[in-house]
Amino acid sequence: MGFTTRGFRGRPHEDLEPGRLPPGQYVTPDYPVLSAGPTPIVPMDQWRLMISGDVDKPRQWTWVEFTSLPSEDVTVDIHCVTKWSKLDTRWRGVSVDTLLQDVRTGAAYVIQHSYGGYTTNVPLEDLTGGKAWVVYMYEAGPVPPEHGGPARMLIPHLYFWKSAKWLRGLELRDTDEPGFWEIRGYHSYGDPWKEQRYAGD
Ligand SMILES: Nc1nc2c(c(=O)[nH]1)N[C@H]1C(S)=C(S)[C@@H](COP(=O)(O)O)O[C@H]1N2
Ligand SMILES: [Mo]
Repeated sequence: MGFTTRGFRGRPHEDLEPGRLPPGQYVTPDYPVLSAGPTPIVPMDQWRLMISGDVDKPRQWTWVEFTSLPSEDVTVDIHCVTKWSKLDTRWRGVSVDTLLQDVRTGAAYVIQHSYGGYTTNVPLEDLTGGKAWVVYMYEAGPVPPEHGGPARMLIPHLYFWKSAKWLRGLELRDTDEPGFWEIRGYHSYGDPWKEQRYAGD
């Protein structure tokens, strides 16, 4: 008999309702940090969230303005392309629908830009319709800096590399353009349910 502690590897799979976990994923109780570079430090009086590109006019919010917008609490599962999934993560943030409320655009794609230079591309329709939030609270406190605070994107229905940490702005475009990981061979869309990990999947 082995000394395997029940729960040590996270919630056992038999406790999961069928269809909860995308193919090839395992559940982790941890919250791994995956960053392609150092955690950027942004003085809060200089922090801005911007909307730019193919829009009627650019928008920007200061930290106080951004955190005064109507916010929502969401509890979602997140799925990393390196195969860990974390269940029932709790966040608070501003729906992208709210940010785009009176933005007029013909754009079909969005490039998320991070402080520090990371980018990732998504179709605009994957950010709208209650599917994505710019979050600033994680569990009971602020989003920790290593996990993307002060504010990060949360797009739970795509692999987590599609959720930019340290979000600085959304660039709306009529054409698609690969971001940091997409240039390096990751899939351009990244649907975990279809295992779209790498280009060609
Ligand atoms: N700005 C930025 N955002 C990023 C990354 C990054 O390196 N820089 N890594 C991505 C990847 S690959 C994943 S899996 C998640 C990891 O988020 P976490 O570190 O909070 O787990 O953030 C994504 N967003
Ligand atoms: Mo990732």
